[in-house]
Amino acid sequence: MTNFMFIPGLVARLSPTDYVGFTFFVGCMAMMAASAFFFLSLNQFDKKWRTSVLVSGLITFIAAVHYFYMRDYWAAFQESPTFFRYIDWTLTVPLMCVEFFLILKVAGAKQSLMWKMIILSLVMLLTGYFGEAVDRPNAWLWGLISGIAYFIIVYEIWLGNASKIAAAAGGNVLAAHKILCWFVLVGWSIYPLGYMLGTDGWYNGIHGLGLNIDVVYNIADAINKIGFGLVVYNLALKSQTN
Ligand SMILES: *C/C=C(C)/C=C/C=C(C)/C=C/C1=C(C)CCCC1(C)C
Repeated sequence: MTNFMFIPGLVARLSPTDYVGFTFFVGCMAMMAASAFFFLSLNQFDKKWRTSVLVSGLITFIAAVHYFYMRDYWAAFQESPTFFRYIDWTLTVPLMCVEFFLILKVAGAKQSLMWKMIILSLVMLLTGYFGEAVDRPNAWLWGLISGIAYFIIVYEIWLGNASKIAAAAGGNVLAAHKILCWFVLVGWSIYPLGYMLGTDGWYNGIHGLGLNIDVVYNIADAINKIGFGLVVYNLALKSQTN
């Protein structure tokens, strides 16, 4: 693990057993490939769906750039690139909230719904950052506040206003909304689990399983950013033939 060398301007050497570094590399390529896929598909869609697919591509593209930095950071220091991680999330998670709005806009969603979700996601991430990087002794408290914001987002899309608009829209929009709801409930829940894994005195006994917080986050990012984007892509594709 400590067998690496870093010379500025050169490529850092990754140990052959550095599986964390491996997931950063794969994450990089996956996000790049997904971005190319979404961007290059844009022309085939009706105008009203293009923005949604464009945002899917922006999410994976922003992630790709951050993965380049995180990959290098990890290779150089063998340390969690927490700062880059949270900048990435602070940009991409609000964009995922925008996706919910863009899909439901066709069915009459108001901008206030979008702003409510964006603000909740920012509260969730800022408090999470405090717990993970600034005030670690109180990680449980920051995690709790963050978790409450997450819970409200889940409530909004599953049972709140957003769910009612989706139900009224029906058809492909409702089907896509439902799948995105599952992403937020199950896919996003991986992050708080990773957070707890990395918090002393909490569940970090699970470290014994050989799990690393960055691997958990990297896998979750791939599922949530690319998978989420594909659901939107699929909705645009299906709505095409209507
Ligand atoms: C592409 C990145 C995504 C979808 C990131 C999502 C991140 C979360 C849902 C993070 C949630 C957290 C909690 C609910 C509590 C502990 C702190 C966080 C920030 C890990």
